[in-house]
Amino acid sequence: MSFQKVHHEAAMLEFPKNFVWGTATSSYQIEGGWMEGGKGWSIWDIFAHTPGKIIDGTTGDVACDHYHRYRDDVALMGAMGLKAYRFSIAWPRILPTGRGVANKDGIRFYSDLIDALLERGIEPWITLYHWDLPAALQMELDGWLYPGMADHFASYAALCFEHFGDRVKHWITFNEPWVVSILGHGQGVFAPGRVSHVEPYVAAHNILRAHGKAVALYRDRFQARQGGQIALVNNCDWREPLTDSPEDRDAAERAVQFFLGWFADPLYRGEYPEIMRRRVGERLPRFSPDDVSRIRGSNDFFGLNHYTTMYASLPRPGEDVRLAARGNGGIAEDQEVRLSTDPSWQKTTMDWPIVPWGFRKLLQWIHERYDAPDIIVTENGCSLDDRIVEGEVRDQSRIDFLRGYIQQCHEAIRQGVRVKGYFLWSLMDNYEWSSGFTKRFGLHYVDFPTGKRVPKSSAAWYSRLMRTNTLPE
Ligand code: PNW
Repeated sequence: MSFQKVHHEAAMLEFPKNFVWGTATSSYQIEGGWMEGGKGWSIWDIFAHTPGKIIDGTTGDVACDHYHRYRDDVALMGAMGLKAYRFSIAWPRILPTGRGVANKDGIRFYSDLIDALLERGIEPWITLYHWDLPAALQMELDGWLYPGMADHFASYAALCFEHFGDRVKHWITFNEPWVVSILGHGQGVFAPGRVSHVEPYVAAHNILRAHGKAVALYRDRFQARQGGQIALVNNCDWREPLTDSPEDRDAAERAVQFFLGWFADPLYRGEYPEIMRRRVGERLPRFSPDDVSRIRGSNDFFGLNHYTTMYASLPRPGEDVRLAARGNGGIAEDQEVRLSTDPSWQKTTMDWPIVPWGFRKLLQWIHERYDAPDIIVTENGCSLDDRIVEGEVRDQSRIDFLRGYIQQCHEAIRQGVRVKGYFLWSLMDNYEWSSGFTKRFGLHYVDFPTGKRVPKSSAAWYSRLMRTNTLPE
């Protein structure tokens, strides 16, 4: 199998100079301090406190207690030799009700965090929206279903540019609008918990519009002076045709367009994919010319979160595809795609198949469809059944996972794909949304009862990779 050959030859691979190596986290998943420092409630505070929504019944009230331990956490990052750290700002810490006057304590918390990072030579990469919407905006306005949200988001973003933009040179407007739309407004498994076949397209549309407004504002008022970059981050799995038949190839292509093209086509081409317009029909909103002028060309880099791969095929006649595409599939009826896995693939504890070559194929797909943009891998990683044994966490399987995926990233670069950075999800174990604390994605083990951090074997491995810029054996 040719994959094995790539796998073998890829040992000891050097990365391009100035390649950005980092780790990523998000506010709700690590901070805790949910009612401190004047913070308002977010839709995740409410969702997590709703009985039945989180598999282990936990909340992010305390999470990793990063709100109180951020200095220690920055020290951990320094010890690893981290070059860059991607984290998110909790909008309700800055604006408790989503609008109005900035909350000084919230500003101070992030300002101090940014300073602590810079003191250690770690570049902050900030996500403005990683799903913790101020609850007031959901209750009063229906959140992302309301078109006027675009202006509220832009005002919030402006506050962040004003207060932090002197020191922050990489901004991410939104993390994974696909997840907000499908899991939050389609399946209802994430906040705000809506279940609909219409709302995902509306929420997605307003998020893209909000991104456009925030970028336009950044470019008008801040970018020249502050000299930063701004982009949106999308998540996408790879879809490999199950067979060589034209039907299955079309199904796989359609699946990627419904997953990633949905958001990336407007950013790079100014409209939704043709296949989506045709299949979704009237439920797919249309952009106004003003929206298009702001959204098209608004991504300074292509932010990509990638975790897994599945086979795609045309459903068999009469087959109900709804179940086949649950979870990572999007709205199956709209796509007419059947998803499946190979029983030989190993899986993470999220049940996500480990298929490193799918990563390379997705990177190539992006390179071709969007005219060779600079790509930053803003998340990649795995959850495993990590345990402390005699004070150590030996996560050889995570090292194997990372080696496989990072090798494929290197191979894509060798073939001309412009990958400029890689952020590992995550710095430490944290609150995995509706999975609560049952999934461990971290380079550092977190003992949640005490909050103690223990570096896993993978932390030393990744640290060496960052220091040498070379993939170790
Ligand atoms: C991403 N899916 O979430 C998020 O950016 C992180 O906050 C999260 O912890 C990480 O990946 C691991 O889950 C996703 O169902 C959640 O396809 C769900 C999906 C994808 C990404």
